[in-house]
Amino acid sequence: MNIIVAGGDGFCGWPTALYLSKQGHDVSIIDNYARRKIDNELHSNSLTPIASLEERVAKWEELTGNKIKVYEGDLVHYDFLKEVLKREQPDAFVHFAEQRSAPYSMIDREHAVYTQENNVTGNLNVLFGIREIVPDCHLIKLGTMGEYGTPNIAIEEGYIEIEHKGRKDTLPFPKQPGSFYHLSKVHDSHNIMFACKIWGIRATDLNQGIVYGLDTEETKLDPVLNNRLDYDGVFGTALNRFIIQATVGQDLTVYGKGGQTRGFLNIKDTVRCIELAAENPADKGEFRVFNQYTEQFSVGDLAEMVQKVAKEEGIEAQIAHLENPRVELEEHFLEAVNTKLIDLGLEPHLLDDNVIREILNTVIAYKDRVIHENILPTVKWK
Ligand code: NAD
Ligand code: USQ
Repeated sequence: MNIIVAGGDGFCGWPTALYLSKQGHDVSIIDNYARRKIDNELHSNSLTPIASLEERVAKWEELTGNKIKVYEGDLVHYDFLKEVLKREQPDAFVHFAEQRSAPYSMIDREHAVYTQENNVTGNLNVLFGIREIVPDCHLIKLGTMGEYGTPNIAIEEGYIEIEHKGRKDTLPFPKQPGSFYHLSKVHDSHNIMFACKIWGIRATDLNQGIVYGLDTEETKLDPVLNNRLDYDGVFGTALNRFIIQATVGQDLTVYGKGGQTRGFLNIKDTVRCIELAAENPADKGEFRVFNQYTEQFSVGDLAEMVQKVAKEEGIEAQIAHLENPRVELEEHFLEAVNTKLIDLGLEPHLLDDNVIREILNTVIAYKDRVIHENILPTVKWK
């Protein structure tokens, strides 16, 4: 297949581009390097040193003979996007290219507006571009489990059958997102659903949980293929952050009571989920929703798991319950259906002590790159 990976320079997109290329697909990356620029804005960095995208794809070609094309540009610029679609005529468009940090979107008005303009306009452009240039192309869009929030009932995959005043219907599952970033994903989902209905576009919305780990078989082939790894208080995510905090001797930063429970998955499963979605496209006009996570954990439990493994590796890590900078439930019910990707053949890499140990031993090599003052959270919701 001919596949475009938008956001292919990022944490999920880069290993996905490599994996799809290894599987024999013709892969092109679109990226505007916004994420690298945000590192400069925040005076932060990836824990792992990352080569430029040109160096990355050149190394990949040298090692495998596979060429990955690069289009530097912004999805918000429709003329640019149209040119790429015309040239590539993709069968699938994998869309990772958004501002993905909840704290970043909550910094102030400018960051909330940037997040929503970038994400909602970019996604709308992709929808219009598919309609105009490649109407049969399958949109594989990264959504998030956080679109649903934490309702006190089981979360279905996209839709729920409801009986109300004696009548029944299947309706989109209610959305209760917890940040302007998560809200942007809800807006995207609504726009995609509408475009599928009116134009007959085929789309899969992957409501992904929190991704942990950094390596895939492909990124491990050479240091130039390193994946980025975020650890700071703005872009670092729960499990990866705790492991890195342990390696540099900082307390593990559990916000509030730590009963916040989320869906998680290994980066190795992210790349496979994208392949499964691409190989099994949605029907024309279908807005298909998969919940893309493999296991649920509370952040408090994850911190304890990391603490235990760190201790076995000779590192004494303390858990600090910080005042929660976010507005969210700290103790709640969470149960979400996630069978559709399993039914398509996903064999999850589950989290255990050895997986944590492997990530810990990988990141320890880079611990001198950690900018310590960036670890504590600084962005408050209120
Ligand atoms: P990332 O920030 O590492 O990568 C996103 C990439 O998209 C970056 O390289 C960035 O430069 C690029 N980009 C952003 N806006 C763009 C634009 N307008 N035009 C072109 N390129 C643009 O993020 P990630 O962690 O790889 O996340 C990828 C996607 O997966 C996001 O949509 C995110 O919401 C979703 N997701 C991520 C996680 C996670 O835990 N990382 C979990 C669930 C969902
Ligand atoms: N948390 C802590 N301590 C930390 C960091 C986070 O207790 O040091 C808590 C947060 O308060 C929250 C939970 O852990 O309750 C998750 O926070 P996170 O920063 O790991 O993840 P989140 O903000 O939800 O965002 C991440 C990605 C986003 C993706 C989302 C998937 O950045 O792109 O959409 O995970 S999900 O959470 O399923 O919506």
